[in-house]
Amino acid sequence: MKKTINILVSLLILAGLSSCNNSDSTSNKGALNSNAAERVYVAPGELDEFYAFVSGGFSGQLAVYGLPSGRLFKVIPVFSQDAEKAYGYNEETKPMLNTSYGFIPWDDSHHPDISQTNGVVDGRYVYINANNTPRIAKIDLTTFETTEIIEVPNSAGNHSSSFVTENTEYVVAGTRFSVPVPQRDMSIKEYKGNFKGALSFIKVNPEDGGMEIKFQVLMPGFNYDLSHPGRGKSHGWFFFTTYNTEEANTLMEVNSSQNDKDFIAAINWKMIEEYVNNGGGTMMPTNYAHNVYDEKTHSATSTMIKEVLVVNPVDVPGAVFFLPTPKSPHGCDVDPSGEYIVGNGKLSANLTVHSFTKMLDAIENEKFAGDAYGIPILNFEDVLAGVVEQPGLGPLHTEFDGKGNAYTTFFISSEVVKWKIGTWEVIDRKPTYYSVGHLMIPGGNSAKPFGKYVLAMNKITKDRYLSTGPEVTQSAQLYDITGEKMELLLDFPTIGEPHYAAGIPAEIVMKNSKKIYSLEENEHPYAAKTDADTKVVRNGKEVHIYMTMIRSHFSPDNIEGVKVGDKVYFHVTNLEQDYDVPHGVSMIGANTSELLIMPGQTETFIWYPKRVGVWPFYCTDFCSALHQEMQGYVRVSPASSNLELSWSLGED
Ligand code: RUQ
Ligand code: CUA
Repeated sequence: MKKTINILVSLLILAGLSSCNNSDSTSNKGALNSNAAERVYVAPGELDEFYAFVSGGFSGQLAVYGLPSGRLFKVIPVFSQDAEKAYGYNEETKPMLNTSYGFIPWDDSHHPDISQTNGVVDGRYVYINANNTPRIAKIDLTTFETTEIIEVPNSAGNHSSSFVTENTEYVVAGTRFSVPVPQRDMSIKEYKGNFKGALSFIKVNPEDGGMEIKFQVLMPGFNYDLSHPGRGKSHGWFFFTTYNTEEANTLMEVNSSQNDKDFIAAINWKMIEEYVNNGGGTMMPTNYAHNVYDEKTHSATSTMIKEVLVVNPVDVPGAVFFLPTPKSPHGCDVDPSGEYIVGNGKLSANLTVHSFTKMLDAIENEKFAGDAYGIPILNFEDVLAGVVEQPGLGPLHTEFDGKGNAYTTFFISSEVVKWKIGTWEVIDRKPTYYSVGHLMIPGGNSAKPFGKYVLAMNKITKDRYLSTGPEVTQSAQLYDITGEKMELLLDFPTIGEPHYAAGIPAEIVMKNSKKIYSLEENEHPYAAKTDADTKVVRNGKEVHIYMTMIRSHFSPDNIEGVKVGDKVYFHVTNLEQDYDVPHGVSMIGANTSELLIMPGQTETFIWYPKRVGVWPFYCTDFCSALHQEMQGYVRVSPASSNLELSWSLGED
């Protein structure tokens, strides 16, 4: 057995090197049906049918595309600073990137998931995980802005995240790496039996989507790779794939591939929630950031939270079970009915599908095959619903079309395979270009998928696009899945590495989309809501400019009395109340990005005048025929100058 595993491991490695050679360019062309172009063509002025929110991987962001066109509409900054939008540069959003490690301007984002009501995507929020410095973010789909980020303590490589339950009761975040909990100075070699894997259940406020860590389940020291919620009959449960049940701490590619089966952990979160509501669990001292953006003040605040409630799973008998699953499973996907749990064993020749009903039966009859650290292990045969035999090599993720079919990606054999739930037979397979990771069907993680397209997200593209030096784009591919056979329609490049994506019919989101921020409701402490409110105020070496912008001038546009050594705050309010009229502002020598300010919004940047002179600032967004006239000057005098502050607009 060990030998087969080693062969599979080598295959995995080889695939990474050579998977691009498994199709020549002639067969690539043959993959396209002649009318494919028409089916992805969205004529000028027409709208796409779906939104696709595609994770930016190591860019830390979330990209918004239209389907079927593949057109990119916006990159929403989430975990990384973005000079284009001033996110993480302006004073208002800097607190969003605060963590217990201080200001962190980057992360690695993997799994967006859309909020749900009654098991159907409702288009209110997207949640997405930061892997590296564990965090979960909330993006508000009225503004397409990141409005909340919560850090996840006791976690490391926050990968089995961020998936929501069927009424968005919880967004769940699981650790990939197990670590000492609490962190302490200890030998790495003592990993086994001592490290813990924290699975965090973050309660969502139904009113505003706000997040709060309700409890963490401290599991054995395995790796928790992916997760999905139960739904329908399995609502109240959550499923996590594990690997490295060997608890190895070195040469993982070999040492964590020894066991014939790892587990899917089934967690009855409702039961644990009840336990916790009745006073169960232990408060543990810790330190993590909770950052919230307030749409009224246009500003974020960061609060440090000092404790978290942890639960030892053996203290809640009947709440946690292990389902043996071959071998090092990656994806953990639940079908729309909630009955089937698919474990994609990366090193397994077959796909394993567990039955929720059988799982409950086995639990009821206490048919256990033993335990791991006190957590009952069920018998593989008792919970098995079926096996898809030899579907391909290197299965990663599965999605569902809502019509009884499942679609699984195979990294090594570079393909998407369609199979039938219940009969487990393979119906179709189509190549991907190349080495596909996740795939997405709009509404795929819900009781109601919109099974018109599947989007495959590829890790390698080598010869598929014009070359761009050593760094090559990654890509997504769109397939029509309305027929018996899948049809490849379109390839398009993506931002960073597209891990997962979440899709939704456009009409659900579009109708709530905000057009402007109301100036009347602007409660930013430095807002100037009319030209009469504009002023420049000195407070020691700090100078605060209360500035407005409207087509096509700044007020004030002439400022004198600023001195070398001052710290100058530009607090700038866009007075426009029309859709699609942002203005930008930047200052020569400013050590930050421009501000791109939406109608009704106030933003701030800091400028340190370093040299005597008269220095210009200007609007950075082409806003009207007189955009080039939208400019101003700041006079900077020597530090010793006695010149009083003065400001004006339209005075000669
Ligand atoms: S992963 S390619 Cu970070 Cu979701 Cu599976
Ligand atoms: Cu305002 Cu250009």
